[in-house]
Amino acid sequence: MDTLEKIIGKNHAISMDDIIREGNPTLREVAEEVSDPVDESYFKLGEKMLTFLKNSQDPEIAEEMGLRGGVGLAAPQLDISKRVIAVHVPSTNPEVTEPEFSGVLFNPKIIAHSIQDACLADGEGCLSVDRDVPGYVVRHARVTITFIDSNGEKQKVKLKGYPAIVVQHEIDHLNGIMFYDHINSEHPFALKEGVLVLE
Ligand code: N9Y
Ligand code: NI
Repeated sequence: MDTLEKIIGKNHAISMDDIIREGNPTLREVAEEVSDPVDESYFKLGEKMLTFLKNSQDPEIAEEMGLRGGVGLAAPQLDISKRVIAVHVPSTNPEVTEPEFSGVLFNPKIIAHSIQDACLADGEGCLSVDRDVPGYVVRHARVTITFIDSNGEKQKVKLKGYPAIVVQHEIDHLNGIMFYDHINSEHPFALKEGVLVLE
């Protein structure tokens, strides 16, 4: 069966088995834009992707389904070469239940970014990469993005901190770029001055 049809099927929940791994050529393709207005099938896909992220962050469900916890997912990771991403970044404050940033983004585009760069102190991983690749992944500290939201509405949003990093990791997937492409292979932990290191 077609991958999209399978994934959006009524009783299907995305699991690690649906996620393709490095070496699969789809991860190196430039994904195609979705049409505007967005087809119902891609709205369904986006919903399934966001549910996967929420499931993966719920310790009981993650254990039960054998999921690796994730904060982002891009359609190409499901072997669907379309410009659809889901992001679910929980609040760093345990008293706050609302996520810091959550949603499905169609045709996301960085229209402006800070001169300042930032990286995660612990480096990055990827659900499509089953190994540790140590090193700083330097990205823009702040980005302004446009996208179509899950209501089909055009949005323009400014992001900083962790959500900005996650969205850039996901948009990279839409362009065939892996996080380790950004790591300096000679000096994985070398940083230019002024780069924000996010703890
Ligand atoms: C899923 C990645 C996306 C993030 C990696 C760095 C920035 C975006 C992902 C591998 C295992 C860990 C996991 C992760 C997490 C973090 C904070 C709180 C809860 C999408 N991916 N991870 N990478 N989990 N969970 O490959 O989420 O960071 O393209
Ligand atoms: Ni990834």
